[in-house]
Amino acid sequence: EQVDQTYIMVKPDGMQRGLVGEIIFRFEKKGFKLTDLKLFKCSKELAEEHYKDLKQKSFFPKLIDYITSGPVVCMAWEGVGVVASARKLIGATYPLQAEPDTIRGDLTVQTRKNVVHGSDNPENGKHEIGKASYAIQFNPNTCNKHRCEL
Ligand code: DAT
Ligand code: MG
Repeated sequence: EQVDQTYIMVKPDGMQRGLVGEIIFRFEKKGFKLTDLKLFKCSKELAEEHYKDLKQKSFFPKLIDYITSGPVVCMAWEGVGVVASARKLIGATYPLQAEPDTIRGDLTVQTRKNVVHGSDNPENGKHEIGKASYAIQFNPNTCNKHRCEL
């Protein structure tokens, strides 16, 4: 069986709400292996590259503003079938349609602020992990400021 890698990113709302541990816990419990973890403030350029397939959508500018609005937690997870399985653990894109016991189903009601990103296929998994590893390291002072503003 094929061991894959997926890129999981706790989005700014998940970080602000203190859901990082909860999210990591769910992937660990399932049995996947955490192979990299970094705190970033995503640049506009990186955000636009990450979501380039959605460039034509009306919500694209707001999506980019949101994803660059605060720190994100970038993670690489490894395991058999991890890409599809992670998508199941995360749940549907629209949180009101996400099943209970999924991350989005349990933790959010807002589509834009849907807590977490997961790669949609194994090729994208590798690509997104590579991109994140080049991203600019996040300044922890900005992170603390952001959390205090809640
Ligand atoms: P997913 O994150 O489930 O892979 P996606 O790749 O289609 O979903 O979209 C990326 C993000 O864009 C999604 O997590 C939230 C936002 N988004 C998607 N559809 C949206 C919509 N109709 N209105 C507002 N934001 C949307
Ligand atoms: Mg997607």
